[in-house]
Amino acid sequence: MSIDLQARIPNNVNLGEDRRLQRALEAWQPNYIHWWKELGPEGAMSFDVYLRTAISVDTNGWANFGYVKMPDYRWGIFLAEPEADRRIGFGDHMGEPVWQDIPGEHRSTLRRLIVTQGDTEPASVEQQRLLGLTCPSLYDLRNLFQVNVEEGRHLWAMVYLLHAYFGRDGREEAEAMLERHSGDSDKPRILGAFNEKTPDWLSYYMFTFFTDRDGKYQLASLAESGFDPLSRTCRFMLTEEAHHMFVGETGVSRVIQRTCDVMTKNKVDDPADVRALGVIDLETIQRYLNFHYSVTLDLFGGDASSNAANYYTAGLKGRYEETKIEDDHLLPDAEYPIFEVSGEKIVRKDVPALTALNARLCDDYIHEIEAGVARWNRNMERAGLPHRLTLPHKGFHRAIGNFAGHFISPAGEVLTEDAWKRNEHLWLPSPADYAYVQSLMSGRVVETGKFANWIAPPVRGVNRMPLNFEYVRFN
Ligand code: BYC
Ligand code: FE
Ligand code: FE
Repeated sequence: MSIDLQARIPNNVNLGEDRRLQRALEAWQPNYIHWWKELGPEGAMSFDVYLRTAISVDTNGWANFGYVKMPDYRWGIFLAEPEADRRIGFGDHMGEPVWQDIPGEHRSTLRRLIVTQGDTEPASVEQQRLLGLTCPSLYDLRNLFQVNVEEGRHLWAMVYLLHAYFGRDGREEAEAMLERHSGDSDKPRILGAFNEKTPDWLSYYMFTFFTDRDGKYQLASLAESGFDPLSRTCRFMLTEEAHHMFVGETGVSRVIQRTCDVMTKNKVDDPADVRALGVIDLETIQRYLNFHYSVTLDLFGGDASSNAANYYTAGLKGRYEETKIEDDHLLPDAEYPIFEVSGEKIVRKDVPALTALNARLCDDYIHEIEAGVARWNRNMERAGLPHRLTLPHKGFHRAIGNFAGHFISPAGEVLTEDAWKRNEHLWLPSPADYAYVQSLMSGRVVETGKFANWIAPPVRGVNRMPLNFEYVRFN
């Protein structure tokens, strides 16, 4: 199905044939634009940005590049093509045709999942709204804005489902998406990580590496859903997510590379000496990593969760790559190991696999994270430096799940609160670390082809454009 780009809301869901729905979404649209102008990228509304816009959902049609002013971006509703004769792949309804409408008994559960997913999207835009003021290059500025408009589109994706399938409740939830705000003391965003600050570009790259990847894993699980419109929406969102994680992985990698270059060239090792040269010491990078990793692990929910078991048996949310897993997809007797604190030790406990689905998804995620960190470490290897970044223990600095309320060191020791607090700033960024990184973000680097001192240039530009391309034009 092609996309109607002329419509006020571009879409491939035949919106024009459902006047009620179209009117409801057109009534929400001005509120969205108002929100974007208030809480989207600060001071950037008149810039011409070299952006990618989806014009169709097939493999070569959704990557269309051109200059766009962000408020004019064509946010639209795009679902991946339906799969013929798709069947529910797990749970009590396994083997039945997928639902094109919402089964009444799962209505409130599905609404809750869709609202939780949708809430994260505008939250991340809010968290990143000031970063454009201190971009390290035009290339990075453009990538930030690309991620921002796509997160805006992800909100549209969820708002479409709410409007199309949940009647008045859905419309109210869609309004509430624009009323909760990241870090707001009265109406915060739903999940913890989305109320944290993203105060500098190192935080931003860490966020897009770690937290957008939670997006990938959650979307992949929802793409298995028996509710077909949700599945198709998530499948298309996943194509966009890949770029967000690319920005994060390459961003951190470029920061590391630059630090390694400066360390080897000047033969310095001490963090203070490294900082004196205007780059970010590897110790600080490790602390940022510890923070973003631990905060993101909390997004997987409790290790043992009856909610997760219910989502699964109801056919609403599957496992990562459910259809590729070779088992009964019902999990009546299977077990899965989770970990918990018992006295002064962390012990393994085998629990019914059905209740451990959050832990399993989290482990799948960690696996992919490990590979990414190994790639970062190649920068140090190539530079001949002995330093390596490591992932802290899963229990370190957790607020949700079995380790919440415990004081676990990065090495996985169970500590007293006092002992943990004494080392806190060895493990997590201190106010001084944030202040130092902030001191590097002293303004926008706007000259084409130039990069801030603390980051290496990328290997290549966007869409085969050169590095000195004018990715953003200021107006
Ligand atoms: N913060 O049964 P449990 C993305 C609550 S990121 C605060 O273990 P469940 C993106 C929970 O609600 C992907 N509260 O939880 C990335 C429950 O509350 P009630 C976002 C939390 O339901 C970057 C209670 O604790 N998508 O797209 O199994 C940029 C017990 O929890 C948290 C989704 O999350 C928390 N971290 O699992 C832009 C997918 N964790 O019932 C975008 C949809 C748990 O006691 N959401 N709680 O009131 C879900 O699948 C599930 O809601 C969760 C939680 C996996 C998040
Ligand atoms: Fe997203
Ligand atoms: Fe994302």
